[in-house]
Amino acid sequence: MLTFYHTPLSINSRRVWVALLEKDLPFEEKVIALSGDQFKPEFLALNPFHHIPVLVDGDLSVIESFAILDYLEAKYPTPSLLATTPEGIATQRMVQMVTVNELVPAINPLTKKMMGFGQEPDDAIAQAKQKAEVVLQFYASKLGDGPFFCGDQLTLADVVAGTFAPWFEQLGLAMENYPTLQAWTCRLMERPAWQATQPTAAELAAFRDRMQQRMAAQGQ
Ligand SMILES: N[C@@H](CCC(=O)N[C@@H](CS)C(=O)NCC(=O)O)C(=O)O
Repeated sequence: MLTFYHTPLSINSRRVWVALLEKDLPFEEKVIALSGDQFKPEFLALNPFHHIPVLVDGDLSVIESFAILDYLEAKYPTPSLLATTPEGIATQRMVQMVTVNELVPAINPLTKKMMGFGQEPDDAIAQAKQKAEVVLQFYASKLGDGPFFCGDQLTLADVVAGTFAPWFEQLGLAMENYPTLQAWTCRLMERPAWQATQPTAAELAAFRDRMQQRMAAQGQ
């Protein structure tokens, strides 16, 4: 039996969670409270870098969400979440890398604003939106008129970028300018794996409160 150590609100965990559900794999879920569980010796034995997600399969502990996705594809190839054509394979990897290397840093000020963590200056917000729009334009160009990035089949490109997609509007991005991305987001949100992993408003509010209290205690 696979054991999945995660935190439901973590975007790094969610891509693995979605893949497990899309593949319909049985797994035991262990929720790690990032207020300290990650520093306990038993968790550090699984991941010395104290990060979730972690996937444990027998004696093997796999850390890093992308390594976990690779492991799941290699061990449980059906249904496949991998592109098959040369162009599809390149697109899949480009979308994954652009998401973590370009989108994530670009939206950092927008995420803080959405969560009410401190005051982001207006010019930082405007610059963040501009950078994020470059990513949205890239996504739209790769999506084209297709249902998914690599054609008719859902792949890890959709899983990795698509676990951010439900937040785009709430981050203040002008999604009305990207109708194909809006349609793709709706397509994903209709899938049980997205519905099961989408945090509720109450979970989000509780997280926001916890973080604000922690920041206040640290004098931030
Ligand atoms: N590159 C890692 C990033 C994992 C990561 O940063 N996890 C965060 C939660 S989103 C974490 O565990 N933070 C707790 C800590 O650093 O103590 C991956 O993709 O798995």
